[in-house]
Amino acid sequence: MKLLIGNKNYSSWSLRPWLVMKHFAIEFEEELILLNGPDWKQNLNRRTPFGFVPVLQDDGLVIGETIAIIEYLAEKFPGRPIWPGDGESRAMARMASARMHAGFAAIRNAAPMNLRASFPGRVSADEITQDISGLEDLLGGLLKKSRGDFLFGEFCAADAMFAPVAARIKTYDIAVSDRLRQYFAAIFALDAFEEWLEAALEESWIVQEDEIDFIQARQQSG
Ligand SMILES: N[C@@H](CCC(=O)N[C@@H](CS)C(=O)NCC(=O)O)C(=O)O
Repeated sequence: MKLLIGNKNYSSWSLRPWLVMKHFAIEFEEELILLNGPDWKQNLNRRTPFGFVPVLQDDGLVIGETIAIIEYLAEKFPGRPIWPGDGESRAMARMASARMHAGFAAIRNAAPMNLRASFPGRVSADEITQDISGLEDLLGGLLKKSRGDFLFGEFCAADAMFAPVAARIKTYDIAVSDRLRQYFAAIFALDAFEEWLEAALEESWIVQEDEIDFIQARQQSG
């Protein structure tokens, strides 16, 4: 089984299934496909079904789209608690994951994942206030009921879906409640997250389109 991923410093979607696979001790090879450099997009188009990472390759099967990859893993490894064990929590975990997949566009656009960077105060609170209050409602509500450090007690796929949000909040030092801050700290403390971060910090590639200076200059120019 092989997971194609993007640059670890920047590729928020790649981080999600990678965390699931590492945390649940699923053996896999990984291959990093650069999101920068000459012809990076043509190369990505050539190697992936839709021109995006992550992609999971397994025994001739090629699966794009993060949620589809995670669902495939959950079916292939039913003994690993990738989703919560009880049906109600599982439904809520899938709901939160789908919400992350389809929503929170303002924070995704204004505050790209950039693990090595620290830009406190660079993202205007006005721009992301609705997303932050949506996150407080969704995650805060689940955490209040949780019997552990994660959304549904132990770490599951829904937490992997929100890991890049934790990273964005840290890079841009965005104000959130103590409850969310503690939750994000639990994500950062995962061995799997630490392993990803260590590798990300060794990278030196720059993806211009994911750098805050570039994004804000583009916004200002039009
Ligand atoms: N809907 C896709 C999104 C994947 C995605 O946007 N991946 C980014 C890297 S984090 C990418 O491949 N970008 C290439 C591009 O923008 O052309 C998923 O859920 O996997």
